[in-house]
Amino acid sequence: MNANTPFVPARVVEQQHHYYTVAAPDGIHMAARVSGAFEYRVASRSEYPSIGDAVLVERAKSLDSQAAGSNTALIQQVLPRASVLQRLNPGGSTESQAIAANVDVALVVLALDGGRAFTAGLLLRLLTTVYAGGIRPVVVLNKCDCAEEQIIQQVTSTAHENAPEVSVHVVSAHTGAGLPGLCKEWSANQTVCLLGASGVGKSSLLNALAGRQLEREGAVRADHRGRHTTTHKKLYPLADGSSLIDLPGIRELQLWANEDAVTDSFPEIAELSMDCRFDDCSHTGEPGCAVQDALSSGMLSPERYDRYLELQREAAYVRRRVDQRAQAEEQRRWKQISRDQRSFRRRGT
Ligand SMILES: Nc1nc2c(ncn2[C@@H]2O[C@H](COP(=O)(O)OP(=O)(O)OP(=O)(O)O)[C@@H](O)[C@H]2O)c(=O)[nH]1
Ligand SMILES: [Zn+2]
Repeated sequence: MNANTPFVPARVVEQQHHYYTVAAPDGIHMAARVSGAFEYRVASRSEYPSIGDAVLVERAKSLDSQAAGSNTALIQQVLPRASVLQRLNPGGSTESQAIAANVDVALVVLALDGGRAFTAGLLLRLLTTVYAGGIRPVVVLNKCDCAEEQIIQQVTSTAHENAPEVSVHVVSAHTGAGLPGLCKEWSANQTVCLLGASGVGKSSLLNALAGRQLEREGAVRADHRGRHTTTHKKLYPLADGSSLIDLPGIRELQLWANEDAVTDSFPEIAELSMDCRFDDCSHTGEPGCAVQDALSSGMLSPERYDRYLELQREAAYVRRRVDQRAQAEEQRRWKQISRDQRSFRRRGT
């Protein structure tokens, strides 16, 4: 670190691709980009700053025409993350991408308005992603003002079945119903993020929770697909000192989770597997499998078991791909080392 250019701590409060806004502890906002040295050092995409990250920045006069402003900064370092929401990098690679960092509570938002917004499969994928990031999930069923009581009850019980041990809140961003109870799920100074498909009402919830109009709400198209979303992410401070992150709607969530995170989403299967004869039981036909026993006796539903296997397979696939990449990188590294050694020996003789 250069003594003439002291780095100051800041938090990423806005992000559009690799353009950031960071807030310093004195409240000053600065347009920021990563420094050349940072870019040179990073090994993977997930190491780039993400919304919510704590960073060290160097204040600068002006960066370039795109990020120009009276206050600008260069991000020199991303501080260790307490938690990180990640997804598989779109485009078939084996790299992960950070969606948001240092989040304490993730509000997994689904809508009750009869669109394609509620499916148990989507809920489980979102939950698993949240668990994989080391974040506490809370399920939010929005738009209760336009759903019949019977539908609300049905969806609530499906949510409880698929998210055992997770709080489920039935709310309306429009009428404010259920919001006081929802707010009790986090405390001051915590960071909360809104996660869910496009059009479920994340921005509306943000506005309702903040008590003012912060974000433009989009109109849902007739096909329930929601408005066109961008990659823009922003962190909003709430009156109680907590912060809320509104993430763009997730259209297709490629799981980035290991098998343990999947197990977190299925606590009853985790509990049962403690009685399996083999510690590494895959619950797919080994003798003495308590999960299979529970299936036969009807204690565990076949749908739940199938979803468990499906997500386990997906997590295992991601792990194998990542392992292969790590192996290939290792081989490349060793080839380079032996090449260097050969040329060193040749020069030495
Ligand atoms: N009836 C009703 N409509 C709601 C409620 N919350 C949101 N909406 C409507 O649903 C539509 C989508 O809301 P948004 O808040 O833009 O949804 P979003 O999840 O932020 O969508 P993306 O930004 O695309 O991810 C808007 O037309 C809202 O007015 C609610 O509680 N009740
Ligand atoms: Zn088993």
